[in-house]
Amino acid sequence: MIVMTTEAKYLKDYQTPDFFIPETELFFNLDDEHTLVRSKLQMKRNGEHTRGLVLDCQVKQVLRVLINGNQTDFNVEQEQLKIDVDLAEFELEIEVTVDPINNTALEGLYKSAGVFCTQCEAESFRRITPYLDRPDVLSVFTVTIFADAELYPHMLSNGNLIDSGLVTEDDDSNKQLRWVKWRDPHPKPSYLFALVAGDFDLLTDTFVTQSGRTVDLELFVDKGNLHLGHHAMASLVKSMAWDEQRYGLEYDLDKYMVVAVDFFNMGAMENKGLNVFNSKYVLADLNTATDIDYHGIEAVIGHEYFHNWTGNRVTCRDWFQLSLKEGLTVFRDQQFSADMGSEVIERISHANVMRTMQFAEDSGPMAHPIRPEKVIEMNNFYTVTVYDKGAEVIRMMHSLLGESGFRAGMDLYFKRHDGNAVTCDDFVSAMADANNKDLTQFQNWYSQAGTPSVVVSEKQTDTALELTLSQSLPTRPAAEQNKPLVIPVKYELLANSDGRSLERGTVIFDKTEQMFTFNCSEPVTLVLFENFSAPVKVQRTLTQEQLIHIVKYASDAFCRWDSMQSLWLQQINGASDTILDKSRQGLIEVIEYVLNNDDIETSIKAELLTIPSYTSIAETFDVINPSHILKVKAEITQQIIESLFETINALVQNLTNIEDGYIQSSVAQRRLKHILLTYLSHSKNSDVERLIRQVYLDSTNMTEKVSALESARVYSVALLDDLLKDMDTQFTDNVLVFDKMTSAVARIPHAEVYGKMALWAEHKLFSDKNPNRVRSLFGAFIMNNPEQFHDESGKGYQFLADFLKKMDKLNPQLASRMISPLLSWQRYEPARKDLMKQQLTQLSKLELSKDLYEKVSSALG
Ligand code: 0A1
Ligand code: ZN
Repeated sequence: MIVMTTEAKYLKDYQTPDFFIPETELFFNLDDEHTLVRSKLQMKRNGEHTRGLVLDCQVKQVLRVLINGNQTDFNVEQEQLKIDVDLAEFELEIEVTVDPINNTALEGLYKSAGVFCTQCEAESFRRITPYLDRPDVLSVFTVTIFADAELYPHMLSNGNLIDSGLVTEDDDSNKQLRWVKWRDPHPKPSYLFALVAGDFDLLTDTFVTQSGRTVDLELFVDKGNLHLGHHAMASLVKSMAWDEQRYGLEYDLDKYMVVAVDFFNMGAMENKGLNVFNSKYVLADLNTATDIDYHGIEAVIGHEYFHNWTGNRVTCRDWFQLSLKEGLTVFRDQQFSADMGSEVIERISHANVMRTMQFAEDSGPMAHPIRPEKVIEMNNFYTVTVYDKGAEVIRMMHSLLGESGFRAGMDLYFKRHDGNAVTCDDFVSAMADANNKDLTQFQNWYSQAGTPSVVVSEKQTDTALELTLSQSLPTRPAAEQNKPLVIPVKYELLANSDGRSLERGTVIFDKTEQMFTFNCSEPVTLVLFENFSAPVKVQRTLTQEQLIHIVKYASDAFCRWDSMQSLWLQQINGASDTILDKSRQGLIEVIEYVLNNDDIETSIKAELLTIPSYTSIAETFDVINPSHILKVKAEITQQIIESLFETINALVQNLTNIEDGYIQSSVAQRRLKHILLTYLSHSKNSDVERLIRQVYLDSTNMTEKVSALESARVYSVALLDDLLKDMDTQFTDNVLVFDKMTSAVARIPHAEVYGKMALWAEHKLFSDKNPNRVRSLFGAFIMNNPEQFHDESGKGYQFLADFLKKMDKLNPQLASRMISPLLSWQRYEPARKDLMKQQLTQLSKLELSKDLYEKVSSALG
């Protein structure tokens, strides 16, 4: 039996490695069940100590260990390979076997859909070969791969292909093996190692860098999918040009390879020179991909490319520093997406991620600072906190320093740390030093968990507006006294008389309580946190009239959208005290105003009209009662549709013949049409059924097809079934379209969803070993079907727990990511709280993976 260590590691215990590995040579004999991996490592003792060598080791079997060519004793226990050695420098050779075909966890070396593929971040290189598997050990890798020439015409690893040849197997088979040898001249940590072998179609292009070097771009996709790679390739070229232009950063190898694979736990991975992508973030054409898919591909291609500097050239000293590369790279990919499309739409979407997923994480048992201090399973820390809140923290630094100050900080960061493994403190120091600024207090953002709450009070005199802000963080038992954060507050003053903009600017709020005075001689409405200038919860009481004033006049479109959301929330939060009809009428009127206002840009109009999601509403309650939220939300939607049916219907009719293609103007029109259709789908009017069918049939793109599907799901299950049947025959064998269908099924808001899910899980395209399939069907149910998941019977919770029991055995990382809605159990009203806790308790009695164990035990702890 494998003994699993569930002990936590602490940031405070960091120690430099005992040895370095300047050179790493690897030899792979690829085989389904018995891949032979031989490593030859040049080892160098770090300092004067006499400690033996301890390598991280999670391989199937260690065959032999040699030091300077002589076989030596070794000992494997508790995922460590120990070797007694006192030499200062030596050559270490290790031979092991691994079992790729049975690796359903998709960590380390695995084979699925006929392709050998690796995923090493964070700590899975040790599943391939014993190693000092930590990011501060950087090595130059040379990799030789032997495999069947016919089955694996493409054998890839990092860097440059330096040699290749053919050998004939010396058994009776006479099979021809091909071998290839790759060398990556840039020293890198083991987590950036990659190997891929398979039969692919290859799309090529070139990019000429700013200094005039030609880089070969190679995109590998499944046979027959070449036509689906063009958007990804174009996005790569745009990313390369953007990073040169915005940050002066040029690519540093002669070849940049991207491989799309069907089995992948995450979005993609930035392995040096050889990115491995979930095919969902590569493959697209108009018939099969939605605008959201197109956007996602551009963003993820950008993200992985930008890692080449923020992550690979400068990497993390230890995994507690993950946000050093992730927060920064997310910030960079957000800037890129904004430059390619619309800044405000990006901002709205990121604020939504923060307010729903990140705030929820911050208030749950797994809350952690963007630089965590304690970790059991590192995979559990690839979180919205480290990534997205991390990016918000970088963005605040950008606000404090300005574009040119931020750029100066980045330049200094690369000048100081290129080629090194460093810490978040090193990053902040570069920013501070380049700008001659003290960022000591700002660093509290790195060490304090939880969402800051900002309470706003304001008083207007004849000559001034006095604004008092106070900040606090949720206190946790173990946390020391929280220190005040540096919060940039972007604001605007609007004249109440006619909405004129009187003043815009930024104040820095860095005390527990602070007063700001704005001179003004007429009554004003204050707009706060423009562009979501800080990731905080704002506690402010605004009247409906004030909110409407902001919707109409604020310069910042983000705040206009935000006020629109607040108008909805006012209705739902206050609903227990009988809501005045007049106030509901106010919301309906402002919706009508937006619908009929031709001066509002289409993309913004779509956002202003978007009904807040269940999750974003739930997050604003101290005690969550799903039934209440869903009921009031449905009531309001009904009232809107009763009052505005004709107006909305007329607008939808106008949105026909939208030009196909991923063009911003068309994207905006399709989005608006979708939002309007969503309203209509809440009506029982039979014209709506006809309209939904029409949209489905007339559409020549996947965005509108999915929009019709979504509306059908709300309108009636019979209509949904009809459309799905057609789609299933039209797109046979297309797994990415299949995922869109199952997501719609999983969100049927009635009890029949269980039967339907079971049916679709039997479909020939479904496989519980494929994370995309699992997430689309079961993930959609868990995350986006509040009606059924939170049904008061507790059936939804039971369903999730049963699912997790099975999934944990196949793919712990996937199981662990899908438990999140149960973790927030303490936030719910007593009956649901109890039901959720029961499921967690059941789970805690099982033998769980480290991944699930850490979450379940902290949830109950
Ligand atoms: N570094 C990648 C994300 C990633 C993280 C972990 C993985 O497996 C455990 C895979 C990918 C990124 O930020 O894109
Ligand atoms: Zn990343």
